[in-house]
Amino acid sequence: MTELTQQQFFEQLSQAVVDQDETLAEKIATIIVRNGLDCAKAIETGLGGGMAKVGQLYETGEYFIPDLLVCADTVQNAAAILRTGLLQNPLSKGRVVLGTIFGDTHDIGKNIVALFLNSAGYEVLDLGKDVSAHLFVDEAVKWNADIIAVSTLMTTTMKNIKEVIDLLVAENKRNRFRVMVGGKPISHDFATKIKADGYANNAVQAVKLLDDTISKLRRNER
Ligand code: B12
Repeated sequence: MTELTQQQFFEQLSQAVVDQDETLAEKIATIIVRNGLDCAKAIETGLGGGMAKVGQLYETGEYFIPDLLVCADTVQNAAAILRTGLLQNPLSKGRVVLGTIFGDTHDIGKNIVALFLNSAGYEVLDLGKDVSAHLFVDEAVKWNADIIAVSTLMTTTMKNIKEVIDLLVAENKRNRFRVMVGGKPISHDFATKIKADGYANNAVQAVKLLDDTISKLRRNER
């Protein structure tokens, strides 16, 4: 197995997610870490890519909810192993409060974003899923966060994100935090419409977005 190229490992990892083979996914993740391969890419293309294929199978009626649950477990367990191989940056670039908005329990993409931000040097307070607007705001204040990052996977819960922004405005705290949004149904237009500060459609772009935002913030603070 060690004779495979990095790309082949990622493809096998992706296939293990689709095949719901938790044991194989964990085995491949361990090999990737032990061989010093690119764990960030393994998460994004192997696990994220696998889950994207699973989504298509669900949408074409080949997979059902129980399949999705096993695939989700496969992703989370393999991600926990790959996480140990991500570079840790001891200096904090900034503090991010992250969660999935209330009404929504999807957390795979949000967890991947958390891993990427963490390995890029951000301190991340992950509030989990089904998070109320109040909890986002209260924790961001308590923790003196720079960014509030909100995820949702459902069109039906997109509107709930606006409640976080409305609450910040109502409590006169809108200028204290930058609000970033993401998740499959979210778009730039939607982000602009609800007056969020930024949007990214994957974890790599999320890091870029935060890097740009934080450097602008720091420049203005000087
Ligand atoms: C896996 C899955 C589940 C799993 C979730 C497991 C888990 N722990 O998350 C389970 C089986 C539990 C589930 C349940 C449900 N699901 Co579901 N699920 C999916 C599925 C197939 C894949 C989602 C996924 O994990 N994608 C992979 C990840 C890696 O991608 P991602 O989340 O988009 O994240 C990336 C980017 O978006 C971005 N990103 C994500 N968050 C953020 C945040 C920020 C700030 C930024 C910058 C970027 C960012 O970066 C991520 C990494 O690159 C999708 C279909 C699909 N094709 O998306 C349906 C889907 C989202 N589910 C759907 C539905 C309807 C449900 C249920 C209501 C089903 C039911 N009848 O019970 C329930 C939800 C109940 C609830 N109230 O929450 C619908 C939503 C439809 C809609 N209204 O929009 C979808 C679209 C399927 C469909 N076509 O019908 N689901």
